[in-house]
Amino acid sequence: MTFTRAIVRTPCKRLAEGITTAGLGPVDTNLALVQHRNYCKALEACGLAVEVLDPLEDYPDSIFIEDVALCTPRGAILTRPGAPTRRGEEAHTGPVLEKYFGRLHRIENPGTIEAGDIMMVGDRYFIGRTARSNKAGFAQMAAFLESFGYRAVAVPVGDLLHLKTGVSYLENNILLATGALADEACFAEFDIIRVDEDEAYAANSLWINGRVLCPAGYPKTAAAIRAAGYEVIEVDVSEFRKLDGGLSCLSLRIA
Ligand code: CIR
Repeated sequence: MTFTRAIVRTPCKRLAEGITTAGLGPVDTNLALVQHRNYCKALEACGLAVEVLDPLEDYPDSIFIEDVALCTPRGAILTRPGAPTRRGEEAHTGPVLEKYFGRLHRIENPGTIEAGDIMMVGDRYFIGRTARSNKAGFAQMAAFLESFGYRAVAVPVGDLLHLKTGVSYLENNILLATGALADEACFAEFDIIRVDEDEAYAANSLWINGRVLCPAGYPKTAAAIRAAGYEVIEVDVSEFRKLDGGLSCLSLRIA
């Protein structure tokens, strides 16, 4: 798997009004802009051409663009976010994806799914069942994936926001995982790098073309990823963490 391109969305002025359960204090919007630019530079360092979309002022969480579409090597699906305030973001992201994928598939009511709940592992897509991603959303997404020749696997996620809040696939059969997800039966075949509870946020790290983007400030996890043979690029995303967002949700990656 090689990614060639990433699509990101500039933080909007109302970023600080995004949904959060983190309790980490107010978002510094100016710092968020700087961090977002540095994130884009890290993607470029991994060889990606980065397309930066205009901010959507009516959608404070629209910077978390990963959630509104699943981009696979064989086609793309626009999601239907489970968070009511995020519904509609996908319609603004569709036209740019049509440039690369042609016709898009779409999740329809009553389905809800956010792609932070979807982890690609080769031809398999692990899909978390969370408050954001319901049974109908899973069924619709699984049907699209199966029509592409892929397989969908449902994963119980517990209380996490999204599946990838707690687990990331680093290719080469290696999973970075925290908490109960590290012991989840459907992941038994993988080599697991366990992320300690006090660094749980770093379980959302991002493999791109052989390197791994890791949030800055989680030294044990960064060291464990390095020990597995990867170059680690640390990226400070403190302001996005305050909004429950991680590294993966800030971009759509396209093969
Ligand atoms: C939300 O609650 O929807 C945003 N504040 C954070 C979304 C993070 N998305 C992700 O981890 N895939």
